[in-house]
Amino acid sequence: TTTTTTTDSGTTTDKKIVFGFSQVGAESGWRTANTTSIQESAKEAGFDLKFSDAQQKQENQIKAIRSFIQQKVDVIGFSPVVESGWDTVLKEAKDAGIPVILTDRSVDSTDTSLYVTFLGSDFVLEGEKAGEWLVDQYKDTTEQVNIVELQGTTGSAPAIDRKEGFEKIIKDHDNLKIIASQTGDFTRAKGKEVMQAFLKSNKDIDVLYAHNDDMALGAIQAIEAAGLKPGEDIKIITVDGIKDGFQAASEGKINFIVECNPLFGPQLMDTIKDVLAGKEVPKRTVTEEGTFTIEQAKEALPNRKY
Ligand code: GYE
Repeated sequence: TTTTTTTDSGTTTDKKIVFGFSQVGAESGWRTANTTSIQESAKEAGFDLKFSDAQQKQENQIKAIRSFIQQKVDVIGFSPVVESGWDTVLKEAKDAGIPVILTDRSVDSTDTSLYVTFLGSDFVLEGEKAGEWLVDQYKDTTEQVNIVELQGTTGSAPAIDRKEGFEKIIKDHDNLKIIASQTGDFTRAKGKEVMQAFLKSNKDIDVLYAHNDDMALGAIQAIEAAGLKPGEDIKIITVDGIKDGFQAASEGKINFIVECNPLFGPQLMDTIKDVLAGKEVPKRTVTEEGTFTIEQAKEALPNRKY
């Protein structure tokens, strides 16, 4: 896709749409799949993609956005690592007349005119789905169920919302108790480390709720090293649905996966075309997602795309 511009001399040239995208990092399998989806579909759409990896640091994203503004890109996209602290740089983009599209994670800016649209999942709903499965699993018991929680990156929309949705569902069930909750920063290494600490200080863990597959996969190593059986001695609920998560579920090590879809690249490119063509786009587009039990994971595994 190209935009037609008229040069000073009056001749008309076709120029590629320049799209500056600031990605969170490469912290998880979900993120890698998301990056590939965005890169491939930008290529497909014929855009000139300027891709920047922030390594999970907000300051790097702010720098990248400022550099996109300086380069006068046509459109800026970014997946904000944390929710807060974006107003200033978003205002700079707005003043420069460059539309901003949020993908995957949201910001908490009260001035929603600072971005054109937000394309991504409903993380609260994902947390609710995780909670509902748990409530159903333990519906016949009044005994205390000890839950440990591995949170995503502190201050990020998915960590805040997945916690909130889960708590909302379990709060009316007095026996379902979160006995420990800490961030594992969405990575395998941290998930393993924090789970080790949980196992050390808590004798009786019944359930692990991990905000993504990668942290759960790290935690599974810690659980096995402690001589316990993941999926049996400790039931595991995760979010994302990457291939490795599905593999673990089909081996019975993860009991329930709430899907979060990273493959919105094509939808993002369509949105950009619409925005630049001056079309009205919805302020919020939610991606569609399902859930998977062990049996369903076994069936779906061969066809998983990420
Ligand atoms: O769940 C996690 C990743 O923002 C939805 O970020 C995304 C989350 C995803 O690191 O694996």
